[in-house]
Amino acid sequence: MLRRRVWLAAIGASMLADSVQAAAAPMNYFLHSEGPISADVRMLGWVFAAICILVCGLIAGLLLYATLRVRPAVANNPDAATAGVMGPVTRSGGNSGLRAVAIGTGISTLILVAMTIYALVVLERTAHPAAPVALTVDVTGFDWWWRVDYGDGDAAQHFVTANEIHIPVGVPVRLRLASADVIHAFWVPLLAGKTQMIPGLVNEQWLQADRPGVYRGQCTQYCGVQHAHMAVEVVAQSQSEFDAWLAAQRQPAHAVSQTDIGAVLPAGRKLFMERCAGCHTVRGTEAVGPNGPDLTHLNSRRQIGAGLMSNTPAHLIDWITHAQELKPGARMPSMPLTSPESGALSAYLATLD
Ligand code: HEC
Ligand SMILES: [Cu+2]
Repeated sequence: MLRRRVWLAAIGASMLADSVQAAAAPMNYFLHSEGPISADVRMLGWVFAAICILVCGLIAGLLLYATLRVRPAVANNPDAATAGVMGPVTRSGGNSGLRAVAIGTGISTLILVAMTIYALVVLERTAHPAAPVALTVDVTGFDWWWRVDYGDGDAAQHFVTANEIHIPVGVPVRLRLASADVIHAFWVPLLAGKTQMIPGLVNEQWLQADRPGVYRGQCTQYCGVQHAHMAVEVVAQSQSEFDAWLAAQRQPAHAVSQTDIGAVLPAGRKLFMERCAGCHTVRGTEAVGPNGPDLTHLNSRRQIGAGLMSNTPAHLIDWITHAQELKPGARMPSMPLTSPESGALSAYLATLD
């Protein structure tokens, strides 16, 4: 029991260190933008916010004025006071009350129509990229991770990865967004707005990063217990770096000799094929499981568990043996391993670069 607490505390501390690191790239980035769509949308947000604050302030001011105003007609004439709120208005003769309602309605209508037109203009401007789309990527939401397919339907170019989307910088990229189970929503605030991922539908979004960098995203449609741990990263790279990444990802995993009986590496491979291959795919091997992230180039990724932890050998073994404590409810069971087994599995996983 004590050992377990110590272990959890250690994991907690290392996750805290991770989240301190993550604080350098927080989700409050919706107030900033690094791409053309988010710039337009952010401006729209600020203008709407300013109008709403102005209108609120104006109404509060009028209300205050009306409340504090000395009303001699009511004060001097008890009949009018008992006649209720409309008393003074009718007493003053004309229909100034009605006129005030008309003016107020007119102004509100004008403001709302103007806001609608502005919103429609921004919607139209951000609906299609100015330049031709340079790349199409398919992203599928799962409880609680993201499958990412490259190749745009071309079988020869096709490969699958997870939780990390690489794009070339400065060009529009089209994302086709689908769901494998429930409704999710894809949102990378620095780059573009939110788009829902609905079972049976394919929604599209395009985004563009103006500068190289890592842009964090998050599922924004509540999709079950681990919704909060369903993060994604968009890695924007120069065209040459991106091409190198593509070429590396297209490769199958390194071959590991299966005949070298008694050696650590083949033992790790065997363990993987027996216990993990039902859910995970490693291209170039007999592991073709469709239920979890593709692990062919696991070590090329920055994080594991959809943004849960940084991808280090120690975190990998922690994750594999304690998935249900680190991400309760995740669709991967905790897989208890003896220490020789975890050594062998680590050795095998290290080949997935
Ligand atoms: C019942 C299916 C299942 C089995 C068996 C399984 N996994 Fe998983 N695995 C998953 C799912 C689902 C996820 C995604 C969990 C999440 O992030 O919510 C996952 C995530 C992972 C990840 C993190 C990948 C990433 O990029 O985030 C690693 C590494 C991993 N599994 C390794 C293994 C290993 C090694 C084994 C065998 C010892 C194994 N898994 C057995 C379903 C499974
Ligand atoms: Cu979600």
